Amino acid sequence: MADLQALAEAVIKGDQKTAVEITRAALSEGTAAKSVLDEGLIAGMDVIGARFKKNEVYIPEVLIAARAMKMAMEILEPELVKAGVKPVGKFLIGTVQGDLHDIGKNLVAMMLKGAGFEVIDLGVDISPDKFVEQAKASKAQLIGMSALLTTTMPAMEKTITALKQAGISAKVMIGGAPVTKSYADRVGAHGYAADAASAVDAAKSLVA
Ligand code: B1M
Repeated sequence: MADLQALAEAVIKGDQKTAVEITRAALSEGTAAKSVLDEGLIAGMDVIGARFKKNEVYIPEVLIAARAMKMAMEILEPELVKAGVKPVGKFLIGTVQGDLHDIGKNLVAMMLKGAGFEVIDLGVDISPDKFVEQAKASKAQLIGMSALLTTTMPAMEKTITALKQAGISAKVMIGGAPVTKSYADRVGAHGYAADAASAVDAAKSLVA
């Protein structure tokens, strides 16, 4: 039987080659795609998320682990689709209008993928209208916004207002270095997270 614990370890170490090999072997032995995902890939990313939160690992380690997971996911995804495995939730994410910073937003997106969310990444400099249009088109349950500049934070409030005016019921989560929990509460966001690992916890609680 394929060793899913070893698969989790390969993700934790960022060992792409081993992660891909074990994923292939597990599927060819008939291990359910969902078990490979939950007990191997997500289990590994959960460990990385917990270590990142405790400052035991840093951004490079998270990026390397996410890369290993991504490579294995390319093999696993068609099998998950065949098996009808549903993602934990659909998460639309983007950096707000006027803001080009995307390193943190990408990290959040990777961690969410690692936790089993389907992530639609709109990129940077996303206008309120674009968020509304894409929220309608994707029917995502969660909408995430990132801002790194104090001058672009007001775009979060504008986007939340636009989403409300368009009658979109998706939950909104915001984050980024200058953003605080009290700011999130003030502008009417449903969720806030200070870092990528906490973003996964917040997203899970918003779809629960
Ligand atoms: Co810019 N920049 N930058 N910059 N930049 C900052 C943010 C700044 C603090 C630097 C400084 O002055 N000390 C400052 C902002 C000051 C302020 O407004 N408070 C600043 C400035 C002023 C600018 C320009 C205006 C500079 C200029 O041109 N005069 C300009 C603006 C361009 C624009 O956006 N329109 C600019 C440009 C750039 C670069 C293009 C050169 C580059 C961005 C490249 C890129 O992203 N592709 C850049 C960078 C790299 C930075 C710094 C150095 C690093 C930011 C970063 O990536 N951090 C930054 C200074 C610093 O932080 N030391 C700075 C790492 C990243 C992992 O952290 O993004 O905070 P972060 O994400 C975290 C959390 O915040 C959270 O999780 C992440 C992971 O833990 N999080 C979320 C983020 N999004 C979330 C969403 C969530 C939940 C959590 O839910 C949806």
